[in-house]
Formats: sequence, structure tokens, C-alpha cells
Amino acid sequence: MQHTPDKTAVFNRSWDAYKVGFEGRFPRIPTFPNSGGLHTYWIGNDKLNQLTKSGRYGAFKFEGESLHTGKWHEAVYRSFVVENETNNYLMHVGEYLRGDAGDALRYHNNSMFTTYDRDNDDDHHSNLNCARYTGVGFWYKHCNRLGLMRYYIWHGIHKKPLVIRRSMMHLLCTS
Ligand SMILES: [Ca+2]
Repeated sequence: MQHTPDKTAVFNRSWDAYKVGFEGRFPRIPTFPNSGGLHTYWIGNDKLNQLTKSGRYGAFKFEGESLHTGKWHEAVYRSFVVENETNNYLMHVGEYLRGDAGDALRYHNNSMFTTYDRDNDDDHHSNLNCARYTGVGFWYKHCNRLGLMRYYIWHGIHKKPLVIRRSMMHLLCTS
């Protein structure tokens, strides 16, 4: 028997899956020939809460590879804090320090986490669940700004959005 995962399957996970974390591989997406086989990993929101509240990690870095140029772009922030599950993993990002990807995370600052089975986004008037809309769990304010994984779009680079083939997020030690 063969199972061909839906193109959104890798990050289209439940609240409980994002809570504990997961690993997977991207299926190949016909319109994006280089998309297959990429390793994917989510550390888990509970662990993110524990790590970010410890104060050991003073900075946060996002890196995204442009689908069109293959070039990596980055954005570095002074701080990144994820609250606990009771607060729906409310996320706070600090000052934008440097990078060439732009300050796209600012838009989602102070947002709670949303998955297809938990709608905590701020997009009330359209009554959308942003994770259902995009196929990716994330801290969303509104659904028209997509998440930061896979070929989703990191807004904020010059006038043109950066379409991402793959991305990484890091907590940086300051001590
Ligand atoms: Ca909503």
C-alpha cells in the first residue's frame, strides 16, 4: 500500500502534536520540484515555554531560504518568549536587532498559537482559523500573513515578500 501525504500534512498538526513536538519529511510538491525530502522538526510548544522562560536564551534568529534565488536571509531579535499552555502559548518577540529578511515576526507579536483544532488567532471578523487556512500551526494575528515554514511567505523584505523554500528558527545563548 502506498500513502502519499497531502502537501500540507507535515505542519498540519493538532494542538497536542505542536505541544510535544514532531519530526517529519516533506513530500515532493509538483509545483516546487525541490521540495521533497526536506527534514522537518518542531521542538514542541511546552519545551519552547520552558526554554524561553528560563532566561538562558537572550536572542532569537529566523533563517529562511528563498525559493527563487536559493539565498538564505535572516532576522535576529533581542528576545523571544512563549508563555505556557494555559495562556495558549502567547508569543512575545523583542526588538529587531539585525538581518536582511525584515521584521516580519513583529506583525504576529503578542499572538497566541493556533492549530486546526484550536482557533486562537485574532482573525475574528472573517471567522477563519488561520491554521486551517494555511495548513500550518503558528502564532497568527491575521490569516493574510502566513506562517514561516515551508514555502510560506516571510513579509518584510524590501517591498517584495520573501517566498521561503525552507526555514529554521533558533534560540541563541547569551551567557
Ligand atoms: Ca479565527
